[in-house]
Amino acid sequence: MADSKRLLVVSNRLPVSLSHATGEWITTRSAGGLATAMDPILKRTGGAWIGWSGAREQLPADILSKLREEQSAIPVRLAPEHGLRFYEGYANQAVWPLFHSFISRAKFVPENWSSYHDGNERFCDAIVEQYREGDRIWVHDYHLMLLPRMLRRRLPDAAIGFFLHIPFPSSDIFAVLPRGEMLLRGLLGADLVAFHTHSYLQHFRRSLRRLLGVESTLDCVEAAGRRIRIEALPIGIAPESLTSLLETAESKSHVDELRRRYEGSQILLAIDRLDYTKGLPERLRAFERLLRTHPELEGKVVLIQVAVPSRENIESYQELRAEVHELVSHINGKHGTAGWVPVNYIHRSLPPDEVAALYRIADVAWVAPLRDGMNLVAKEYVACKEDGNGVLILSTFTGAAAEMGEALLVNPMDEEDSAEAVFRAINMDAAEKRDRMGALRERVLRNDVYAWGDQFLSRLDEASAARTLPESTGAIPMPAAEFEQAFRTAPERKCRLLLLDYDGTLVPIADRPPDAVPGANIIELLTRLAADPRNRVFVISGRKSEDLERWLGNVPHLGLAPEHSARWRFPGSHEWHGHTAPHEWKQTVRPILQHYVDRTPGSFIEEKGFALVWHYRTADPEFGEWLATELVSMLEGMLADTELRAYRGKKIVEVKPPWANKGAIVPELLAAYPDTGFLCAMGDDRTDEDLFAALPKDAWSIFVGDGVTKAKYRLARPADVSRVLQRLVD
Ligand code: GDG
Repeated sequence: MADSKRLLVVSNRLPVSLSHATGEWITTRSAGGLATAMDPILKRTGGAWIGWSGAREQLPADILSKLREEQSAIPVRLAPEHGLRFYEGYANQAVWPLFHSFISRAKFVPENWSSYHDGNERFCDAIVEQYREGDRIWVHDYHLMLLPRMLRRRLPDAAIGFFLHIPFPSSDIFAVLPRGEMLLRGLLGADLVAFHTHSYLQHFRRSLRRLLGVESTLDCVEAAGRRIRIEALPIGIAPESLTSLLETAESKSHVDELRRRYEGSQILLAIDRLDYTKGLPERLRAFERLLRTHPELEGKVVLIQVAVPSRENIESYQELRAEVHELVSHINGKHGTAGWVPVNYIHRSLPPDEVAALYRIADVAWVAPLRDGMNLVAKEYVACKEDGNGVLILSTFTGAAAEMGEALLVNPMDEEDSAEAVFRAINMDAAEKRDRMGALRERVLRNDVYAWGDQFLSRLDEASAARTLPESTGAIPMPAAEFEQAFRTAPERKCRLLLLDYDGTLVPIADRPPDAVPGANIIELLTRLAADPRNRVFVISGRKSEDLERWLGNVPHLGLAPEHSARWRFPGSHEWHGHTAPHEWKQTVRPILQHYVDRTPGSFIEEKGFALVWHYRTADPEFGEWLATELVSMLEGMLADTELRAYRGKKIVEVKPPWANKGAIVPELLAAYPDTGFLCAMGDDRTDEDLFAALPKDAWSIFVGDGVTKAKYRLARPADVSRVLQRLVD
């Protein structure tokens, strides 16, 4: 890893707690997992940590410089009306529940969205202020998903990485989140976007396809003319920072004392923030069932539940606290005896050495979230069990479960399953415990948080170096003034040839092909363009002749080339040139396409003179893409001996002869107009690439939309095409 580059770590909160209780500001470095991971890296690379201080009031200048000098910490100033809402609003009441698949807990309030947006902008300002050329920027987590794009606009060359610490939900759930598309676009501003697991990565890819129509491969997305790397990089822990806490004499005597206190009991340990994702009520109910179904365990087992208070201003967290407290009293009241309290409930944050001591003495760690990005408690427990004498019970709905198969995996919603897993854990023989724990320890110690940090940064270096798409596939934004100048200054005696695609170029794509009727403005624009005696204007489209004739046949002096220019007519003439259509093959291919229509609600077949097309624009996107791949590979085999081929376009599969392609008309037109002094072609689809490829070198080739193209220039959407053409006729 190149350590010469500085690192700017960006997270919603700074790893420093500030208190002003005694009238004097006190700053304390937090010992959280992220700080433990980032601190050694920051020490090596230099740089700063940028985040919200949590303070409501403006920090005095001497504290700001103390933070900067002693902690390399730069507080972000959030507007007072946005501060708390930035943290507790959209991020924690919409994104957090939804990303953990708790749809019914998600609350969307428009004002919260503006605080989220504003918060991200304030972070952007703070980073731009600190940024020096060559720095790497590492943005953490769901509070800051708009930030990569904001940064990319202001620092186009910066290396920007993003890591999501929570799950990425399935695309069905993601689609429910208001402004979800903006979050996706926000993330695509980064060079590297990483998640804990492959499954989150796949969910992200599906949402990109479904909501933005952006395709991706296993590790890469090409969007907005850049290449973005996507990765699964599971976070680890810093094992020695925990185990070293157990080495002091004080800690050893604390461990001994705990052992004495719980002598004769099996200790089950649960440590969580008091959050509805962590499954506290479900675990307590499963524990109750265990006590009910195994009365012989009376006095022989104890559950230590540490519940760290969290987000206490949010109503659903207050309700959860009440529910948990009630369950604990119920269990202790019903099952406890004078000498035995079944649930030992601790509702506060413990000092780190006490947490480590609990890990050391626990016979079983019971990690039971209903959904969790990773869950570090599972890994920390394993790190503290040097003697192998412990069992990890782990919810399958944690990211950790993907790497910790030797744990007893449970579905925390299934009380019976969980209670039985606990019974099995406390009765497991020593050899099995050692085997399982040994395998877990080996992995947790090897894939530590330092390895995670190094990997992220080296991937970021690679990704930012490979960000630029090769020139032949990346078009630059269309220089409108230069284009207009070239059009106007074309030699007086020469003609100007304009080749325009229809759908997605002159008019926006419609869900149903018959709906893409041209508006009056387009008709007028084409009429004025074609009326200039120096212009030769052709609409070159995959549409059948009838469509183009019906919509554009009355525009005087407009050339038409339907069916990917398998046929064409010159401006001012009604005579068709080109091929005649063979039909026989359609009888064989149609039943195959029909089979796909039957399997795919919302899809249909379009018949053209030279082609049959399967359209699946309104079908479920995921299913549609999957079937399209299957259909093309099947047709490839079937059509191998014929002159037909299967092609994929935007939400279509088209079967046609290869000579029906838009590039084929270019030599015909150049022969018909040898005095061409200006040539431009515009299109948005894969079929337009044939046209671009056939153009002479000095032609203007213009691609409309995102994605890879052979064209030299790019416009964003059909409205921009109208604007550019309008300037030519004004
Ligand atoms: C997010 C994701 C992902 C707990 N109680 C005390 C205490 N802790 C420490 C634990 C552990 C940490 O807090 C909790 O980490 P988790 O991973 O369980 O959960 P989140 O806070 O929700 O973190 C999560 C993580 O990011 C990293 O990417 O794993 O899925 O939700 O380190 O030891 N520490 C102290 N006293 C306590 O009482 N000192």
